[in-house]
Amino acid sequence: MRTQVAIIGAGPAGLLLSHLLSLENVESVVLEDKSRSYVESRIRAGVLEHGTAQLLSDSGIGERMNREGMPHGGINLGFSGRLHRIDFSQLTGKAIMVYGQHEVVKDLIAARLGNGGQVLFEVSDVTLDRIATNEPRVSFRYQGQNQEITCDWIAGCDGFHGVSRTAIPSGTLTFFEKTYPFAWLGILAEAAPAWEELIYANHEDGFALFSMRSPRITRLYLQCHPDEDLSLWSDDRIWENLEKRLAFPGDKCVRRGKILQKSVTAMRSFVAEPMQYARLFLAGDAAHVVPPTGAKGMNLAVGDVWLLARALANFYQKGRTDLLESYSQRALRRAWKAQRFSWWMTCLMHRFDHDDAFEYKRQLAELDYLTTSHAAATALAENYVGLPWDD
Ligand code: FAS
Ligand code: PHB
Repeated sequence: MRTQVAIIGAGPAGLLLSHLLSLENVESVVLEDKSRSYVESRIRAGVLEHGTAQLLSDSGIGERMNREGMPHGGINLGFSGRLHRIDFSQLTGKAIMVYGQHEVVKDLIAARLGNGGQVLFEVSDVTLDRIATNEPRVSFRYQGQNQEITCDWIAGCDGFHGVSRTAIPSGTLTFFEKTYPFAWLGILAEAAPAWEELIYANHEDGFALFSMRSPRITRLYLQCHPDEDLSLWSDDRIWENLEKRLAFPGDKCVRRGKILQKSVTAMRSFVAEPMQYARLFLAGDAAHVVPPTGAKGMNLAVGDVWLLARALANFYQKGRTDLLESYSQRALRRAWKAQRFSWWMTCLMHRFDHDDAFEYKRQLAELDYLTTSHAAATALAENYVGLPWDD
């Protein structure tokens, strides 16, 4: 098999890259090791930055998002028993779109397969070689047959646990990592969301997040230990903790319902530099991971592939390599700003075991400043709705 760009991974990064390249008449093949149903049902991110939603609409795959998604003009910070709204629309003129990552993946797969795109599911033994030549190769097994693709470029969009990053010769990359001393216990519940917008709560017992997926599905998270044993968390224990951490004045409170999914998500910050080696480019979680507190993970992946698609299109249409050569530097500049914001939100909202009374008072003072200063609220808002992709 031969193609122009071989893409490893059918998550948001790989699928969107393939879609954007197709709009520029650049051929690609996407290789995914899981099944279509698995990737379409994998519950992950929930918040699309303003630019992400705009890009999906402008590139022709925003129809269902604009019909079923929920535009939000702000979020709430909950602390000291009260809710404080950060008004994105008033502070930045922008909004976010609440629409599950798995829904974006469904829309992208439908679009790619609908216009003849090649997305191969349930492949195995994916191996990259000849990366430092002008004709890199990807070998894999598919439908019981050994296959190989020769191509001009490889896009490693296979997430944190993929094979692309590890195909780069050791000693080439530099890793930057931080592990947080807590995790998120997340549930998806069949319950109508009690509030209209997200709530990030800093409670003395720990962090909690109220989010949603639709008018009938609520998404909730609570801070737990990094090695939490989920079997010790009965439904009642989860609901009691969420109700305590998300208790605010007024007639609204957490609504219970059937828990459809429970999971524990580790909290880590990770960056691999550079995001390119010869003819292999890394994008999304293959190159960087952020703690989900800033709702940046998937949005960073989108920003990476927007840059990469533009660079590859310029190569094929104008013979230019400058955008390819500067991809890593430009993607990393935005990735590090998202790392900073995600780290800041995480440290602001969570209780650290080593915290003393001073640290908790300091957190509350920062939250008080954020919700009473136009300048501080604007800084949070412009990061949350999304910084420009290529400033
Ligand atoms: P992905 O990991 O989404 O996709 C990579 C794809 O490559 C996967 O489909 C995988 O099956 C495939 N793959 C891996 N190895 C392969 C191989 N050898 N061959 C072929 N295919 C291979 N972000 C938020 O903003 N908010 C959240 O609430 C949030 N929650 C998360 C919960 C969990 C459990 C995890 C792991 C991540 C979460 N994230 C969240 C971050 C997440 O949204 C990522 O940022 C986003 O999925 C990144 O997209 P991709 O880079 O496409 O990587
Ligand atoms: C979600 O809805 O899953 C979500 C929202 C905001 C975050 C993280 C997760 O920061």
